[in-house]
Amino acid sequence: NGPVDVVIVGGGVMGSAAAWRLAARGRRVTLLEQFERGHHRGASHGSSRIYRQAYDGQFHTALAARALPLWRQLEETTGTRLLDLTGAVDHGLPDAVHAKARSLTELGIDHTLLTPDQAEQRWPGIRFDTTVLFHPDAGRLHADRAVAALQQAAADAGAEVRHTSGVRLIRETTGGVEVVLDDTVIYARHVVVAAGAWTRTLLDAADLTARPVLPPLRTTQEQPAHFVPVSDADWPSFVHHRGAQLTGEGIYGLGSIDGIKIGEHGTGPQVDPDTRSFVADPGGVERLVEYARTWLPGVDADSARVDTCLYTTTPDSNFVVDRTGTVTVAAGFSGHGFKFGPAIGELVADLADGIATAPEPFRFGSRQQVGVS
Ligand code: PYC
Repeated sequence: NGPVDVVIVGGGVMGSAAAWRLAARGRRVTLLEQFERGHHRGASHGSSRIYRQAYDGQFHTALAARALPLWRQLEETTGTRLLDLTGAVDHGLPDAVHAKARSLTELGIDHTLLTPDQAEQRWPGIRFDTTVLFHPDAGRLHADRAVAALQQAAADAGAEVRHTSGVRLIRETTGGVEVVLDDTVIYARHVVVAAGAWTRTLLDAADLTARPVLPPLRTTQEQPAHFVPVSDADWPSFVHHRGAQLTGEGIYGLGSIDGIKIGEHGTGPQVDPDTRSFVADPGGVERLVEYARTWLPGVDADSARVDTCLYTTTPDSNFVVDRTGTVTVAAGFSGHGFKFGPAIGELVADLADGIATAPEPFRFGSRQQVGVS
């Protein structure tokens, strides 16, 4: 059995989505994940992620909208419920809220602006003190189920999905690549590296003639917490804009089967993904508890249960999804990538197939002046 068409390194949401989209096109695909199925060491675990279309700018808004029918297709293909459209709200800094409303208007996506009183009547669990943007085609994804469904759909379409299969080296050969594991070497026409916090190390060690030029990638340990709700009121996904951009100065939250999850976006300490502590910083937990006490009357502020996860963040929080030679890279999802999963998977498939070039904001070397929010 000769070379496969594409080896994908990294079985998180992006690698798994790429495996699904490529296998669905009839490509011979091997997906390699270094850890066990359902592990909690990366950026794709847990019971919830925000799905929203409201972004500052049409590019991300349109990409999020593109992901919605693909998430639905995945649900249908695998018979798994993944996405609940609870709606989403943005509040806080008026400039951020209105910039997002503008993108929705420009793309004809349904939305409403509400007063704080109107919003509090509708979502009594949250306190509002500024104009609130609501868009209904938003909500929450079940992250663990989504990754499992992507891998199942990929396998059903013919992909080989391997866990506990760490890659030691990627090496270019005539006409393709060798992907070296502890116990075997896999030959492929093309390799996709979607390895989250491990992406840079793998690519730095890779033996390639055309080398991807990555922006700085900052790996941090983040620590969202789940709180017990005090009633069965509705919970939208929400972003509370408290700084110039969401990055580092925003609080996000959403309902989930594990309670009401809230987190600071991208404030955690820089870590090595192989040696991080998995222990939450008590100061950060205290800030979330204080936030819940002040802004979330719908939760028991003393009930925080904290988890940790990784962000791999670029300087402008934009993603890197581009190809050079025999390698395509999907990295730097900066803590807000999950919602786009199958749309990124499709783009990666187009790049690997050589039928598209990367859109400008995702290119190697292309960084915006302003952060993405
Ligand atoms: O997708 O909006 C988002 C988000 C913010 C923080 C984590 N995810």
